[in-house]
Amino acid sequence: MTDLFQKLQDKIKQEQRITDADAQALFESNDLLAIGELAAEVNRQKNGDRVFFNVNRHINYTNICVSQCTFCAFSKLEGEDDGYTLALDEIREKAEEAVAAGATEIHSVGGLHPRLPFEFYLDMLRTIKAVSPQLHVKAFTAVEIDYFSRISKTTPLEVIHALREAGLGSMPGGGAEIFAKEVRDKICPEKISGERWLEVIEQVHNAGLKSNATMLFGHLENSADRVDHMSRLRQLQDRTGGFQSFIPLAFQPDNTRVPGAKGVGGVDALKTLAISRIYLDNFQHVKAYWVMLGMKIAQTALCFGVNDLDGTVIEEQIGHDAGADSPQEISKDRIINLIRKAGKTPVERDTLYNELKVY
Ligand code: V47
Ligand code: SF4
Repeated sequence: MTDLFQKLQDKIKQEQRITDADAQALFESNDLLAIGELAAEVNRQKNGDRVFFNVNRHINYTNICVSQCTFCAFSKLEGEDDGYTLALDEIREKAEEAVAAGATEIHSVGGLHPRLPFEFYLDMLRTIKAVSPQLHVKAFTAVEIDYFSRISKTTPLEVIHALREAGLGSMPGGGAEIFAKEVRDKICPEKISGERWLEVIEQVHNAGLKSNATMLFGHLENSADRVDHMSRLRQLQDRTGGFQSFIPLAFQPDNTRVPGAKGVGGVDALKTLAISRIYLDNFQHVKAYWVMLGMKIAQTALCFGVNDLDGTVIEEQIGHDAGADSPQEISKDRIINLIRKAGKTPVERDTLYNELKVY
């Protein structure tokens, strides 16, 4: 065993934090299995052999967006073919379908629409909650919160309070992309800065709402940018404790405009998931989002430190518009089977990680 892995094994045994330089050294190592074993050990200490999933449904309320991120194949400009905005009745129907399918969560994000008033988003939350008050609505990213505060001429904190009042339960982790300015300026020049994303999420956490955190990888960033991204998340988590899970999102290149980006292979995906598990000692959960990873890598990730497979999803657009070859939805039985076949114990959870049923 090399010095690096011996040193890190010792740190992990003593539940010590690894440094940015350690994480960088792991990215530079080609010993995927040794990295995976370290991550699996960290995850065993934190979560045993339990793997979480939930029964959820995505609702992307509009794909019309004023911000034209070059990695995004989902967004359309107003007036373009294929642009859509769901009516409240359509949102209600989708929420009803979700409840009929046993969903406990609606995951809802959308583009930054140039004309929808802030009231629309409040009505959307009220409409979903009217279908079933028990349904947890995990919606909007820090990017949307910042945008709503601009269109409603209020502060992010006022926006957060109004959304919560209307039924918002927690927030997903999107919009983080990669914080490093040089890369961010190339892949999403019009989006809020990494610093602003972190500032808004800090307010979300301080207001008592949980969120997730994502990292979009496999485009123009290098491993130092990935470490920098995780480092800023780890520091914020030290202050708030408001992050539930970390979700590395593997870039899907089809129909996008990121020159030279080819997407992510299996080795890089597993390595990145594993290193995040080792590095983010203050995150309880690392999620393999099967939509972007594909079913086989998502399942394999369960042996590389991952303890969450997200959910049934039902209707995914962001990854599939960019060429993701995963299915549109997976059944609860299939998730349970995938987890069991990885030698783990499937646990259905709600959005806030309360255990609903052990299978
Ligand atoms: O913010 C956009 C990403 C995100 C592409 O918190 C792309 O539980 C890959 O955040 N290739 C939205 N990724 C999805 C998201 C998410 C998904 C599942 C669970 C949770 C959670 C959050 O999708 C965007 C952006 O980073 N994205 N385009 C693409 N071509
Ligand atoms: Fe708009 Fe979000 Fe797509 Fe960027 S990633 S173009 S903000 S929908």
